[in-house]
Order: sequence, then structure tokens, then C-alpha cells
Amino acid sequence: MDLSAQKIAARVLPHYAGLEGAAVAPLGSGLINQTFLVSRGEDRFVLQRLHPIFSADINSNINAVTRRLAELGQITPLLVPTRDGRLSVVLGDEVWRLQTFVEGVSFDVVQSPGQAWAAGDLVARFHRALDQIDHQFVGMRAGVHDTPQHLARLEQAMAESSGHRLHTQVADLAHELLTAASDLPVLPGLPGRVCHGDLKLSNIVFAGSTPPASEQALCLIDLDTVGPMALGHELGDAWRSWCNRSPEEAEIAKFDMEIFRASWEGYRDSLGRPLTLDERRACLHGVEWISLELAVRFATDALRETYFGWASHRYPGRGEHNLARARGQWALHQAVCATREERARLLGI
Ligand code: GN1
Ligand code: MG
Repeated sequence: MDLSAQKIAARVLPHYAGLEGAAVAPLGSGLINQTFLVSRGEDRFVLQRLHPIFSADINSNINAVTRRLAELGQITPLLVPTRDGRLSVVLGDEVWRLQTFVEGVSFDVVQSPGQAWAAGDLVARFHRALDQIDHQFVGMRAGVHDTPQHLARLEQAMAESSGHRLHTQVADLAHELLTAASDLPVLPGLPGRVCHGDLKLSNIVFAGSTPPASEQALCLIDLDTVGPMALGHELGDAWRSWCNRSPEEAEIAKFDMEIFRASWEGYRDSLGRPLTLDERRACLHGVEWISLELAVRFATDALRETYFGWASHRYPGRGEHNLARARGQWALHQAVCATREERARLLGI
């Protein structure tokens, strides 16, 4: 156990019953929260320190959603209450929570059309299960997919950091991103529905690493962002991740239409109702907007260097890693737009 994990164990685990002497080790590849695997004998749990953008309140959303999924017989991580029945441990400005561990495998890059079908089917089942949920969602991040606001932040970051070592490179990219945004068709306004909110592929747990288990989607994890959202943003975020055959930070991206088709069919066939024309239009352009928006968010953090986690063994700085990601999403955005007609046909538009 490394030093930080030992410290965590000493401060956080006493708040939970039965975890004396448990082992703690870093887990997963999330960019926002700090995640650890806690093991004691046969029992395993996931311990997370929430990123400061999230308040402790969001755990009540996760609790409502996961209990509903469990009631309906779906596999899901569940929050483990503290000794005094709370959903999280608050230590000064730190918020920690513990969840049950779902055994399985996550992927950064999609493996096969069968896996994509399973991902679409899982998300449809998740949406169906939450259609009638009676819960007041709290602590939602306002403006999470307000693309104009993200663009304005990028412009502000550029104005504020003219001396930054990456300023020229970010400015060249930002020029292209701003131009692309002004050319994109506006999304139809849809009412919010309960969504996962962050459907990148690594937030899905599959049953194993090779077929057929890698084509069996067990559950969604990383539920901090569950709550009302527009369907085009939800599935747009899924497809920008699932259909990219390159890792998020690779500067050359490929949008795979076979993966798009399979995942769309998985979603459509399992939703239990046909999507309206406006919903399908939102799906068509949602993935174009989200790939662009994520490029903008990464480009902003290339200058600000405050938000997304980064790999210090592969990049000289947080800015360089985020610039690579921004370029990757920009390449993806262009690849996505080049498939618009084909996607429209598949979506029945
Ligand atoms: C973050 O938490 P994680 O790593 O699953 C981010 C998403 C981005 C994603 C890009 C709360 O997701 O919005 O799409 O990185 N989450 C938040 O990899 O900002
Ligand atoms: Mg994650």
C-alpha cells in the first residue's frame, strides 16, 4: 500500500463498519474523482474522493437511481452507508464515498460491434428504468453542456494567458473550434430526461475482457452526473467516445460507422418506444456538438491547467496532455461531421 493510500485508510475507513485492516489501492482511469479499490478478505468496495466540482448532495441522486435500478433487478453499484447512516464522509473540504464493487472489465476503446450493441442496449435499459423515477435531483452542475458558455470560457482563457507556453498552439486550434461552432446546425430543444450524463466507454462495466463476456454490458458506473439532461447530449457524449477507434488523446481520430450503427440499433431496439423525429435530429447533431464542446473544454484546460487529470509519465505538463486531447476531439469532430448523411439515414431522418 503506498503512503497516500495508507493515509486514506487511516482517515476515511474508520467511518465504515467492518473495514478495519482493509487494503487500499488506486483504481481506474477517471479524469475527475480520485478512485481506490478497498479489499478486505473476499469483500471489495470502491472508495472515491469527489472532485470539488461535486457537492456531497449528489450522493442522494446516486442513491435514488441505483436503488431504483436494483429494485428492477439491474446490476448496479450501491452506496455503502457510513456507521452513522450517511451517504458520504465529509472531512473538512473533502467528500468521500464508498460503493459496492461490480466485478468486470472496462475499456477505453471499443472492441467490437457486438460490444457497441451491448452498450446501446444497456443505456436504453437504464433510461427505461429511470423514466418514472420519483426523485428531486440536487446539486446538478448548471450549464454542463452549454456550449456557448464553454466557448466563451476558452476565449477568456486565451485573453488571460497570453504568456502561456502553449498559447500560440491553443490559439490556432481555438480559431478552428470557434469557426466550426458557428457553422453547426442548432439542436432541437428537447425536455430533459433522466440521463447518466457521462457515457464514455470506460464508464461501462462489461463481464470480461474477451468475447462473449466483453460483449455483455453489466452496468454503468461513475454516476455523479445522473439527472435530467437532453437526450442528444447524452447519446452524443456516448457516441463521441464509443465510435472513436483511437484513444481520447490520440491526435488522429476515426469515427467508426459500424460501431455507430450497432450501438444505435442496441439503443433503439431496447428503449421500448420509438424516438420522435426531434429526438433523432438531436442524436444526429448531438455527437457533432459534444465532440466540439469537449475539444473546447480540453483546449481551455490546456491553458488553465486546473481541471482534467493528466499522466505525468507521458506528458511534460497538464497543458500538453490536454492540448493533445483537444486536438484528438477536434479531429474526431471533423470525422463525425463527414458522416452526417450516413448517420441521418441510419437514424431514419
Ligand atoms: C470526465 O469523470 P470522467 O473521467 O468519467 C468529464 C466528462 C468528460 C470526460 C472526458 C464531471 O469524465 O465530462 O467527457 O472526462 N467529467 C466531468 O474524458 O467533467
Ligand atoms: Mg469515469
